[in-house]
Amino acid sequence: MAHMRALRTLAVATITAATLGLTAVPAHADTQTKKDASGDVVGLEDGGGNGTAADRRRTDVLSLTGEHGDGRLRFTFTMADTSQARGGSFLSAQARFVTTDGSEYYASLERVGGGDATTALRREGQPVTCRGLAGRVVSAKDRYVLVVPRSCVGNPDSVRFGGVVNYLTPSSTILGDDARRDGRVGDRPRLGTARLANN
Ligand SMILES: [Ca+2]
Repeated sequence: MAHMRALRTLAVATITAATLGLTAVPAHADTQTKKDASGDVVGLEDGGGNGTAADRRRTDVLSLTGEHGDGRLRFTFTMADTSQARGGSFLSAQARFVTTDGSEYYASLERVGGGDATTALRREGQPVTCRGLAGRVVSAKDRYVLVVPRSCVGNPDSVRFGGVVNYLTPSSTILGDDARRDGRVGDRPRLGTARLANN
C-alpha cells in the first residue's frame, strides 16, 4: 500500500506540475474595471462651490481599473479630461488598497498646474520608500496610471481597491470624485468587494 501511495503522490505531483506549466505560460494580470458615473463630481467644502464645467471634467473619473500580476499592481484612472489649468491648480489621483493581511495603502499621483506627475506610497499613513513606484499622465487617452511593485507592499495574494481624484482649482475650489460612489465622497475611497488576486 505504501508503494501505491507513493505512486499516487508522484502522479498528483506530476499532474500538478503539468497543470502549472500549462497555466503559467500565458501569464496575465487579474483585472477589474469599475465604471463610474459621468458628471458626478462634488464640491468638498460647504459654500465652496462646484467649480466650472472645465474644473469638473478635470476631476471626473469615468472608470478605475486595477491589475495585479507580473510583479506589480497597476491602477488606471480614465478621466473625462486630464488637461489642467495653469498656475496654482493641484490634482491628486489616489488609489487605496487593502492587502490580504489587512494593511492599508495609498498610492498617489500628484500634479501641479498640469506639470509632471510625482508619486508617493503610504502604508497605514506612513511614507513607504518604493523603488519602481511610478505614475504617469497619458494625455492622449485622458488617463492617470500608477504602478506599484508588489515587493513594496508585502507581495500580497490579493487586494481590494478603490480610488478618488481631488482637484484644487486656481480659484481655490476643492472638488472630488470617488470611483465607487456617485455624487458623494467619503472620508476614504470606497473599496470594491471583489479581490484582485495575483496571477
Ligand atoms: Ca465620475
